[in-house]
Amino acid sequence: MNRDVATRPYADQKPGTSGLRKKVPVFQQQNYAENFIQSVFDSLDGYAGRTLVVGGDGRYLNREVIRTAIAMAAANGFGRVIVGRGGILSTPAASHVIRMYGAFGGLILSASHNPGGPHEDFGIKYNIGNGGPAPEKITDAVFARSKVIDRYRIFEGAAVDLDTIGLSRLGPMEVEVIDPVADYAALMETLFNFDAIRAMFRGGFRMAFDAMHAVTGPYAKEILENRLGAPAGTARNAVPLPDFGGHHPDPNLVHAKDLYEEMMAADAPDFGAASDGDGDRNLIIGKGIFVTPSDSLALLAANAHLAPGYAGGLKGIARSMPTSAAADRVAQKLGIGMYETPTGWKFFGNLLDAGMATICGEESAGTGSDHVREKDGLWAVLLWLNILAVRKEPVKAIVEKHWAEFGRNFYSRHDYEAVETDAASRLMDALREKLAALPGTRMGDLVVAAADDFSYHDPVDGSVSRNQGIRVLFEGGSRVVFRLSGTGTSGATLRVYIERYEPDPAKHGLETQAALADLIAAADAIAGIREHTGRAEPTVIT
Ligand code: VG1
Ligand code: CO
Repeated sequence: MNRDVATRPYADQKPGTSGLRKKVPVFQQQNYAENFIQSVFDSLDGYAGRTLVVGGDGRYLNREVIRTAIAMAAANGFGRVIVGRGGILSTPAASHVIRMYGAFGGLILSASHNPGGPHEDFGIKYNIGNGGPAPEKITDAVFARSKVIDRYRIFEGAAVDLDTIGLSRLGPMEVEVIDPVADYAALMETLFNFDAIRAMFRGGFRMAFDAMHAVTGPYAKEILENRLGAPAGTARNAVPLPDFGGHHPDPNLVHAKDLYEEMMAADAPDFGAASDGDGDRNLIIGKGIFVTPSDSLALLAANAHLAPGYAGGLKGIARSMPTSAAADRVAQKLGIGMYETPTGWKFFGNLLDAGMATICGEESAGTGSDHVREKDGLWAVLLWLNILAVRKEPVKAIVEKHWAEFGRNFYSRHDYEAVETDAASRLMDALREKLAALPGTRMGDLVVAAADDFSYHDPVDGSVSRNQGIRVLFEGGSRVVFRLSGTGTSGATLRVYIERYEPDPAKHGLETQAALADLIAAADAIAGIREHTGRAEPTVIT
């Protein structure tokens, strides 16, 4: 039976870079998840009788909110819900399922790389029919609706069995429980040369994949071990846990340190990789070399034609503004378009839909292509494997040759986490005020060439997104970028992105932080990081 439940708005349900993210106890407040889900439905038109895809990364609260979402979809008039068995769907798999089944949209429950558990993070994101995150037009409407909501609608009756594949009904609505892995694995087989990768594993190629107790475990087991013949144990920490085993499921050098150290040892495997909580990020480490996400984007773009799915070449490349310009040089050589978007995958959707870009990437360990509308961790890993299987060279040699040809973009991100919110806004405000005066300023050998607050004009729908990060560009192509995170759940996180272009191969062996030292000092001098935040050091360096 459908029931209308009276409710009162919460003031803080503003979707950030990637949906609504809050601590679990915030989500456990009465009607909190219900309000947000109803605000999403109230902001959409024309879904009566259509299909909604629902799935999440298995973190704490996943099942409860999945049940709520399904019961609310039934009461709001959706015709069918497709849900991954056990409530599981990686973010890229959910994107694929939305596209493949022609769904109206989907709800993805995740807080991505943020930790999970009773006191950690949870999140809800709405994706549209192209499989990608809702554009700002919709997320703004959802936020506006959440501020005035006074009722939500839910079906009350029998509970759905989430653990048995097949069709059932919830009142007037059909519920289809699907295998969360099968459709996604089949898609990967169409893009990559599985025979060549299988032969490489048969020849003794060794790989370590860390699923970080998160959602990619079952996907990696099926694809790497069952379908590609990698030895059992290649995928480790492969059982998703509600609290990710107490770790941050964030595939970076801090939270995947064990993998990094293993890959730097003398007897390291040939290839190391990891993915995050919801399976959309990737970490790539070769024997003796970490590949920065910005370099990985450039390398994948330069070599994509070696995989069957991209043999016809790329239409264009897109990267988020803070991502290094390494990929720009590849686009230039290939003679294809290069697009610079604000942070967040939602900005790639239009370019992909319009056939302007084939491969996209972000410095935050996100890479993907037009096969879905989300970044895709395992996709990046498989494209790397395909390239390695064809080129038959170690990762290190491939990266160093790339630098020799294109030059090296030294790159690092410094995060100052859980900074007091007001202090962070004051820092950004002060920075904005001095932007116009910066050009021409000399700091040691560095001279500021230009400074602005990044605005994006979407070439497809003409929409404009302002205040997307402050860029200070120096003569010679170096730069520092400052922005506040839109995914954090405690205080503010200041991200400082630092990049230096080095054409001279004799200098490509420098240690990254050393190569960037003068820019790091300049960033502090320009933004007054210590002075505003009281922090002498970043919390995380990637
Ligand atoms: C971060 C990253 C951004 C990414 C976003 C979502 O956002 O910087 O590149 O798209 O997370 O990724 P922010 O606003 O905190 O900098 V995920 O894997 O959390 O969906
Ligand atoms: Co993620």
